[in-house]
Amino acid sequence: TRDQSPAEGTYELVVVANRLPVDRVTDDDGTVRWQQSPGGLVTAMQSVMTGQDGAWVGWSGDPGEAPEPFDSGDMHLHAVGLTEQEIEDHYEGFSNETLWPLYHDVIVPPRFRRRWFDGYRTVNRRFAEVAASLAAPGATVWVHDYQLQLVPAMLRELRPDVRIGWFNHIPFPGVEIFAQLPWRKHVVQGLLGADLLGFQRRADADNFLRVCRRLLGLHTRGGTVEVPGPGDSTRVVRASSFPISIDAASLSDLARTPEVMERARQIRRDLGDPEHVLLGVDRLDYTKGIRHRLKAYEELLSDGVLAPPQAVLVQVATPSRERVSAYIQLREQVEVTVGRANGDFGHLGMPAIHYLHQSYGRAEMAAMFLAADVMLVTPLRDGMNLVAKEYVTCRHDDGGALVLSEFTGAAGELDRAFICNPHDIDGLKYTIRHALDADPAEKRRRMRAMRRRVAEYDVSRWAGDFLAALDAAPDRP
Ligand code: GDG
Repeated sequence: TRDQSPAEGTYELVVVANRLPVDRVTDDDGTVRWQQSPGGLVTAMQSVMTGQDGAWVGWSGDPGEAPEPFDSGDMHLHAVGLTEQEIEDHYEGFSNETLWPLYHDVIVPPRFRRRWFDGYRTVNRRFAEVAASLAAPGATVWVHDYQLQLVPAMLRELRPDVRIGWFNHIPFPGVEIFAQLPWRKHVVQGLLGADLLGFQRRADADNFLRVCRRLLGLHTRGGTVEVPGPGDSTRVVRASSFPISIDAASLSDLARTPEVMERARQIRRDLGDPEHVLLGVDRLDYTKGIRHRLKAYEELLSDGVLAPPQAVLVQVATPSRERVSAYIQLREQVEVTVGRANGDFGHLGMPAIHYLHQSYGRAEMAAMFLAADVMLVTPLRDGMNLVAKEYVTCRHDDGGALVLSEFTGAAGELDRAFICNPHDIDGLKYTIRHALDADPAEKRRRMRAMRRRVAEYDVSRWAGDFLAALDAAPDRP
């Protein structure tokens, strides 16, 4: 197998991400096959990997030994195996109970456990070793996200010849918050193994640069960090922003199909042809502001401003991280609130809130977006938020209105949305009413402007910009 292969591989572009771009599915007759995962990263990478000699390193999603490497389309897929214990320590523990809350403004308290960090380091090393064995001399390696922050330095040690980029899909916190992390220096030194560090917003890159100055005493200049090397040498690492996007053309095409458009009408009929359909679509995660949104909606119901059957809220909450305690708690809180609102304000056959703890196919999501008069995207903190970009992209009719939290990366680009602060419940209620009542011509203008932005800066531009900057690093492209 490739694990015994020489220290160098043959792939010119190696993507390293927590998950492989495919999921293992078992058919009714028991046969096991791999199916492309729905995520946006997969689509983004496909556009840059087509015709390239590319490999992807990631975990399969199941515990135990990794399946043999295999080819899929234009990509060589190399799975990394994780034991049950490593999943607990590296993934559920350090990634999702330490880093995730820490990087999202400590909305819930992060938990610091030494065993988790040991697991994180072990797993990061395994990813780095596999990437090192696959990369051709002088290849480009693109590492993704907070689960793999030690990989850049580990990889540089093994393979000083390769060009290393890292992209953070989530926010990077301010130095006062980041400083809580007992392993803060390990993490920063891990990242500084890269040539280019990509962030969603300029503010995230600036937070990282400030961390380098304040916690490591490093010198920074114009978006770069000077890292002392052996002797008198210095390496320069660039930190820049690259707001991620979606495959706008293909989603827009999907939303224009007669099937999806008919399905959108059917959804409105199924909801009882209300005057106002409001929609939320999120992973069931405490960063998404679902509780704040429900609180505002419940108050609009109790104030008598909105009432079923004229108004309904549909909340899709996709199951997520179901073994992590903060997520179990959040689910209980959300379900109590929905139950109370329906008990107090619903009628027979007319709930106030349609709550769906399920996931749906792409076409069904597009139909829901098309059916919604107001889309509620109210995170307390979110790196970007692709749902906001997907909603406006589906609105080829220029209909609908987007209520968008100022604490999302998306708000930087979609500034024609109805911007809200989800912590301010009165303000959120006001913004929802404003989005419902605003002049239709004004709403269309806003929607058109937002659609244009996403159509122009789509995910292949994002990936292309990142790779061009990596190619040019440490200089600007
Ligand atoms: C992280 C960062 C950043 C959700 N439910 C279903 C479904 N989805 C899709 C959405 C969207 C994606 O999942 C979620 O992306 P988000 O950006 O909204 O949020 P995170 O999962 O937290 O993603 C985030 C992102 O990485 C990319 O860098 O924007 O800030 O937190 O595409 O549509 N898709 C389908 N069925 C569902 O039930 N098909």
